[in-house]
Amino acid sequence: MSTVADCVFCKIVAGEIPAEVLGRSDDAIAFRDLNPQAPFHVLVVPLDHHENAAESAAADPASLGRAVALADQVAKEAGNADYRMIVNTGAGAGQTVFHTHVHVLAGASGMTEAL
Ligand code: DGP
Repeated sequence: MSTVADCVFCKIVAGEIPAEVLGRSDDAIAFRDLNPQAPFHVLVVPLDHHENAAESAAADPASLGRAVALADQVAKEAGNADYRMIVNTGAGAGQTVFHTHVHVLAGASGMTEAL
């Protein structure tokens, strides 16, 4: 598995930074966003470090499908049958952490706020 020393999500994956974990799969982890933009705001993060979703897909095309499955699982376990998923790619699109992640948002404001 590839990791990057100064990557905050690699540190969460390694347990070096605490996070409120809602679920795990063999190759991804789901934890609450530190700065929630909706009542339910979770990040689904593949364990393997890639800079963005396209890089993850290039390395393992099925990895994003498995991330979506984990997103669906944690959203529904929290009572959210309806939710949004957002994937930012590049600083110009608002990406601030350059380790692939899927935002999962639900609750009233989660359906209307931009991210
Ligand atoms: P993006 O802008 O798409 O790169 O989203 C990165 C998100 O990561 C942002 O909503 C805040 C969240 N985040 C950054 N650092 C941490 C952290 O240390 N812990 C948690 N739980 N979330 C973090």
